[in-house]
Amino acid sequence: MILDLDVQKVNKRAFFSRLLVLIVLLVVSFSTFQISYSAAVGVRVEATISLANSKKNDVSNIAMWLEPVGIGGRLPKQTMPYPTMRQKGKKFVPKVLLVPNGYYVSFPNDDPFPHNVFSPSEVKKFDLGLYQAGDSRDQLMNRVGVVPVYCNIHPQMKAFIISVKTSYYGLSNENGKVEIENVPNGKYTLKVWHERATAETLNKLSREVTVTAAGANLGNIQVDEDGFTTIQHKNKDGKDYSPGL
Ligand SMILES: [Cu+2]
Repeated sequence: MILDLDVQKVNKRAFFSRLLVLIVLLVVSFSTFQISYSAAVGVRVEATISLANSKKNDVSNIAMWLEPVGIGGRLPKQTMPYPTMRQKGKKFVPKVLLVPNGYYVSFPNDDPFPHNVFSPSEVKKFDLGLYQAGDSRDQLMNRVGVVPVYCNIHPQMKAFIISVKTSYYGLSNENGKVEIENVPNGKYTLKVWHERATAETLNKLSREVTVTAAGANLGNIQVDEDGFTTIQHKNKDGKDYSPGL
């Protein structure tokens, strides 16, 4: 009987020591998982935009994005709410909106009067029609490129939607600083867009960049406005806007 109790004690001890080993293993594997998970989430890529030959000294709203080179260009499925471009105070807010290609964009009218949102763009032509205060309409952006957005009533209303083949993108703030968060390690094609730069200038700024676990500071990116001219856009019928609006 005494012997039996001793055997039970030994078994109990063996059981608890095994349990302890199991707990230690679980803790170690969980922390390793956390480390590898944070590596997969990615790092911050930053740059500072400056302008050359600029008529307006405004370095904000300049877009920068990173297209993965080779495989890995799969875009995450869109979830609600949709990215939004509002009509507020006879302006589109924000003025520049980047979205992964294949996403819907919402255009709520926050003004107490109607607007007619449209684009004559070859990239993505659309017309949401005239709609009232408090209403909203959605538009699918399923062609890659820069789509100017206008209102058929107010000629001063102008904005841009940039539909990109990536989910790694950012816009410059008033100091010209751009930050793109959670970029996984790898090679990317850097693309830059500015409202007052020619397509040729912007093409020259495109280059391959490598993002490592240490993050990536792309330094100063200078955008030259030389050669760019502004042309007043037409209304949705391709005609000049009526004066006095
Ligand atoms: Cu309007």
